[in-house]
Amino acid sequence: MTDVLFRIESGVATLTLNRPGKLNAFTAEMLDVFNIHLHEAAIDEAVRAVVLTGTGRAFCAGQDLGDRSVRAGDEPPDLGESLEKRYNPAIRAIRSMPKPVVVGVNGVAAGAGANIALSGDIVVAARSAKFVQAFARIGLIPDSGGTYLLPRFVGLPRAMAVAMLAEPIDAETAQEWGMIWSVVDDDELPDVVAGLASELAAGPTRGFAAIKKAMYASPGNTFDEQLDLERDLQREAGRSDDYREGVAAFLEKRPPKFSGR
Ligand code: T3D
Repeated sequence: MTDVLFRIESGVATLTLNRPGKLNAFTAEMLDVFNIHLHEAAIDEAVRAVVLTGTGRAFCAGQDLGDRSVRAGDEPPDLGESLEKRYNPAIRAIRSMPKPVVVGVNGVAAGAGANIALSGDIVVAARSAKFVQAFARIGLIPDSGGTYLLPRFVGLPRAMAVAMLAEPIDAETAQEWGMIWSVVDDDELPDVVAGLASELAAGPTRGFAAIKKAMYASPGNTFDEQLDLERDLQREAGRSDDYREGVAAFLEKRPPKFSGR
């Protein structure tokens, strides 16, 4: 059975982490496949929205620690290399994906699994889901964007405690703190996520890509730099077929039919 399921249907690419016996923890091979599918979703013009989710009771428990035990005296694994080659490319692929990424957090999301979930554009969690910055429990720091995202989402005091105490944050708290978009009952999650993804897949794809660029550049920009970026991105969006269609549909009092071009 494959550890990452990949399906493209009606403009939506769905990547499902599928190692439920290990709470969908990542092996190196699984991350390589995950990265390949993220790349396929990014370059396939027929794909206009992406869904990330997991099978079983977990979204993902981060790195498979079975691959990380070190006997005294042995050379420890180079975790920097692992981040550089596998985790960072995945996070970068999600953030720079030129189409919306919806994450359906179906259960516990721990370690890098938590931060992969939090790096999606719209994150919906099942009510029973939990986010665990488990890293400090094994002497590590939050990676996969955790030290970037957490302070910005929840503020430094909460981010620091979440990282050091490594306590599970339940889905409702995560929403209240601004880490995620919404929480739904467990049995509703698949339909809610599919509904959001299909709505986004019928939307102005190039406009969405520009929204991502602007939003993700914002924390590192001055106000003036951001105004300049908005000008440039809006110029580009204004040349899209979808802008023309959106304005025409408004004036003709009908729903727009976006092509994603
Ligand atoms: O190393 C690098 O390349 C650098 C990058 C690092 C990124 C990282 O992600 S580091 C952080 C790694 N992840 C963790 O530390 C999380 C470890 N897991 C947990 O803390 C807990 O399992 C959970 C909080 C996720 C869930 O707890 P619970 O009580 O619901 O489940 P459980 O009983 O602990 O786990 C169920 C099974 O999944 C169990 O296996 P078993 O005993 O039934 O055969 C458990 O060992 C396995 N499992 C869970 N997480 C992992 C795992 N097996 C391997 N690796 C895991 N990460």
